[in-house]
Amino acid sequence: MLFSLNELAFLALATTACAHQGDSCNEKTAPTQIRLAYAGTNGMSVSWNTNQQLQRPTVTFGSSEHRLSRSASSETSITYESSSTWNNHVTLTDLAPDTKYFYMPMCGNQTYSFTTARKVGSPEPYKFAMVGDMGTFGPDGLSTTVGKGAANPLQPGAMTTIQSLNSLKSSYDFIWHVGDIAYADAWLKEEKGGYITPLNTSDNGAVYDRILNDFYNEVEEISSDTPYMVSPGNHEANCDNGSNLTICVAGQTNFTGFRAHWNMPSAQSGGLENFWYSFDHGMVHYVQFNTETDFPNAPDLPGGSANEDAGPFAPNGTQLEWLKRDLASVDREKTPWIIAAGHRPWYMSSQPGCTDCQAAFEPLLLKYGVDLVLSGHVHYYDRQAAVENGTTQEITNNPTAPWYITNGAGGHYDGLDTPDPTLAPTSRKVVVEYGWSLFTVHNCTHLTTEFIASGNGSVLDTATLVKHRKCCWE
Ligand SMILES: *[C@@H]1O[C@H](CO)[C@@H](O)[C@H](O)[C@H]1NC(C)=O
Ligand SMILES: *[C@@H]1O[C@H](CO)[C@@H](O)[C@H](O)[C@H]1NC(C)=O
Ligand SMILES: *[C@@H]1O[C@H](CO)[C@@H](O)[C@H](O)[C@H]1NC(C)=O
Ligand SMILES: *[C@@H]1O[C@H](CO)[C@@H](O)[C@H](O)[C@H]1NC(C)=O
Ligand SMILES: *[C@@H]1O[C@H](CO)[C@@H](O)[C@H](O)[C@H]1NC(C)=O
Ligand SMILES: *[C@@H]1O[C@H](CO)[C@@H](O)[C@H](O)[C@H]1NC(C)=O
Ligand SMILES: *[C@@H]1O[C@H](CO)[C@@H](O)[C@H](O)[C@H]1NC(C)=O
Ligand SMILES: *[C@@H]1O[C@H](CO)[C@@H](O)[C@H](O)[C@H]1NC(C)=O
Ligand SMILES: CC(=O)N[C@H]1CO[C@H](CO)[C@@H](O)[C@@H]1O
Ligand SMILES: [Fe+2]
Repeated sequence: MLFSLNELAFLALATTACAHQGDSCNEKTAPTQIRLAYAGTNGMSVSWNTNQQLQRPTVTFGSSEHRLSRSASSETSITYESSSTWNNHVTLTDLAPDTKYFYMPMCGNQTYSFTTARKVGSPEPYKFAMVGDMGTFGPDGLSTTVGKGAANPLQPGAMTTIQSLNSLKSSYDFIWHVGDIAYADAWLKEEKGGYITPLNTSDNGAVYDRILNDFYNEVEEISSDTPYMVSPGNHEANCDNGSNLTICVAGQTNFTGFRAHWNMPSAQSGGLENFWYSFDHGMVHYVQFNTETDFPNAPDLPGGSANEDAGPFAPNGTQLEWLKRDLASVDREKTPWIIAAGHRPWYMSSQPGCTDCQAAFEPLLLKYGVDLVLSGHVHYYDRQAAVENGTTQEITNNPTAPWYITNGAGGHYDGLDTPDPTLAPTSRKVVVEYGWSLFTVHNCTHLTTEFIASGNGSVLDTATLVKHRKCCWE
């Protein structure tokens, strides 16, 4: 026999890779904005955008760069009103854990690669990155100049947070962007500030779509080879940050773009879309919860505190029931660590935080012994103590309550916030600089955070959580 079945399949794909059941390749089907997400330890979601709908989005992949012998397809090629692009989502399954694969979305001209999630319970140390409240950089977002009403321009020659994350991406396994992604809803503010011109409220939000495309194009250098996990933030809710909803055209409200762009592992974890989900990676169980909608007095509910007129996305009680079930089912012998994230913090140096979020989520996070809670929303680095219902515990002495770290210092057009001069008793370290967080999971007892200044890569804060427990693999 001249060829094995796999090789025949490969030859067939090589000649037809651009003609899947009605899809023929042209400029409009070229893949852009490629972004990965974990889909269980045996899967990877590949998402990308095209300027035309695909009948059958397809990804070829394999363990050798020159032999993409397998393929996976879907029928998910979606757009929404006022979007100029289609979002394509394909999930690759039956992959080996902690293994490098090469892949190419259909009609592509370049091979990319990724590494699957570490085996659940694997004791190997690793790092992950966390960033919050990061918008597009350049003429439509944060740059070395600002418009009226904005502050904190980038320093000339400083790296942006995307550049900084990209320059260090070989050091971490994945990124967790804990909400407020792109800041497309800043378009009106930028036009009113004369930063981008003209002020045009009748162009159907053309700039909103342009900013989304700017962001996804910029972040692709990271997201095409590094899983990029996301949280819903308030700036995903609508087109103008809640100040004049009547200006939003269809497709720019109620988390529409956020729902269309991403493919978080909710199917694998019983969660809901990109709103709440969980995943395991080595020694850690990661849990995403939604601080914007779907819990009592959620800020984005119609009439809620943020006037964002969004949600709910599931029947009353669904999110909290899911969170309880998910946390209750964690096998702490395999994943001794539980790390949770939600966009809005409640313990922060400048009070008040999101007290409705605290009422909904804190009892469950305490009850199930969550180790670390990450959030953004506040536009600086804001590390807290471990806290139980307002009472602090020290992180170096085996706290029973979660440790809280807020970092919304990714950077966007509006710059950084200013903390109150009087810090809350839970506060441990505040840094008002653009930056992101690098976490090291050393073993089952030690977990370190570092705050990295985007501009020059220096470490501006470091702290280690110490738990007194025995790793069952020792
Ligand atoms: C590959 O595709 C990208 C995206 O469409 C395009 O920008 C680039 O010019 C192409 N490169 C080559 C060598 O064809
Ligand atoms: C605003 O956009 C609309 C639609 O594209 C266009 O017709 C109009 O001329 C624009 N107005 C200004 C002031 O540029
Ligand atoms: C909100 O936007 C609409 C549409 O452009 C405009 O007619 C209205 O005056 C705006 N309202 C406020 C309060 O700015
Ligand atoms: C937002 O979308 C969800 C899902 O389609 C829908 O159930 C909900 O009513 C919408 N909320 C608003 C305020 O439009
Ligand atoms: C949702 O459920 C909670 C708790 O059971 C209840 O207090 C609340 O009134 C319910 N909200 C709605 C809108 O039904
Ligand atoms: C949390 O603290 C508040 C005020 O400090 C108190 O009223 C409440 O009972 C406490 N809740 C629990 C569950 O201990
Ligand atoms: C866990 O990691 C910390 C930090 O690297 C180290 O000091 C400690 O000795 C390790 N514990 C064990 C049991 O290996
Ligand atoms: C790096 O940037 C930070 C934040 O802007 C600054 O405080 C620090 O002095 C810089 N370090 C060096 C070595 O330039
Ligand atoms: C209503 C609302 O969500 N407003 C937000 C608009 O954006 C600024 C800056 O991020 C927030 O501080 C506001 O809370
Ligand atoms: Fe926010």
